[in-house]
Amino acid sequence: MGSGMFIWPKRPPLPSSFAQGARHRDEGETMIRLEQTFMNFLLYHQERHNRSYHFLILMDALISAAKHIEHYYLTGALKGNLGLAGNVNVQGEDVLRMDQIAQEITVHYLRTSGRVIHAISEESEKIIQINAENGRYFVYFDPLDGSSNVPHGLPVGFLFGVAKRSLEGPEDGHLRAGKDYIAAGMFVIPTGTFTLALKDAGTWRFHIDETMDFVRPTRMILPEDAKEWELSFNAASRYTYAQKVQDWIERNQQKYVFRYLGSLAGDFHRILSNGGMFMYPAIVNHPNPKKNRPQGKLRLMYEAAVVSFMCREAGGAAVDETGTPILDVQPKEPHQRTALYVGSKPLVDDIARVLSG
Ligand code: AFP
Repeated sequence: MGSGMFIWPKRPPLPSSFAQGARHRDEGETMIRLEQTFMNFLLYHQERHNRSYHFLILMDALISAAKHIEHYYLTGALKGNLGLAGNVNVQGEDVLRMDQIAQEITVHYLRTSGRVIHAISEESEKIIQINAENGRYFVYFDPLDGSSNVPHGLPVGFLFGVAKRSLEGPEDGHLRAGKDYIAAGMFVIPTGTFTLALKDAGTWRFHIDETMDFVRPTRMILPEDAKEWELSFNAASRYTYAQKVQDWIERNQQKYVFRYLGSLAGDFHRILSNGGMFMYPAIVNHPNPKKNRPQGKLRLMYEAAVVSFMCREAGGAAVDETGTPILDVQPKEPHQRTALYVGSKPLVDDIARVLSG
């Protein structure tokens, strides 16, 4: 597959009105609002950074997958797809029919893109070998995160992180730490919102329009003003956290609104807009010691590192139970778990001091 370097044709600069969504009157005097599409946004980004078209093809595949997953989720209740599939996944959890559908759809589009070396998925124990010879990217994804919301048709997430093959030397396919990702994103399904972070180029939110196109790129910067900040964690588990974490919550809970959806994508979506912190601490004081999770619950490569990458590009931070930046944690195995504290930097720095203390 050639360098893929594309001689970008000299294109006129974007009409300024495009960014704000141009209003046009057609003959019938109807006001038409035209928004910048995601693909146009990404084309300009790739051109600005003189990058190849390969990433566009990968993103097109991920967007096609998300749209189909959203369709099957929206029609799931009527088609009876919101129930159990009858088997158990690598995490030891009951697999939902929708988990299988989302997995099949995503792997199909990653294969047809021809751009993926291998993929790691919450729904597949083994690494999914795709195009080791000519692929350019590694994709780490959770095709349907927040399964406890599925039977109710409530928000779930499609989370993904992308890393690139090494251009320096032979590619050994080693697992990438979050800091080596080139992009990370999430679709909050079925809300039609898509958020993508690009390395050193920010975190951008898009909304689906009447033509099922993602449009209106909106830069996401975590608000500095703490008055809107929220805290998000599973309150039912708070007394199973480390005492120093419980004490931190006790000291801070009065200051912020509390919100918890039970799907990382949904909860982090709010944090990106309002600021604050989402946390899923290690469980170390559970009355039933078998239920302790000293290593945390969330998965490092396709949950924690994904939202941490997006948070960093939006001006925030993220750490694990030792106060170590999540993006610096080198994964030892594909489904490695971690505790997660992610959100507005002052809050994450504050709890990181407690955790590393
Ligand atoms: P499931 O996909 O197994 O429901 O887990 C969802 C999740 O990974 C993440 O989306 C939530 O933030 C967290 O786990 C919810 O966990 P609790 O149900 O223990 O609060």
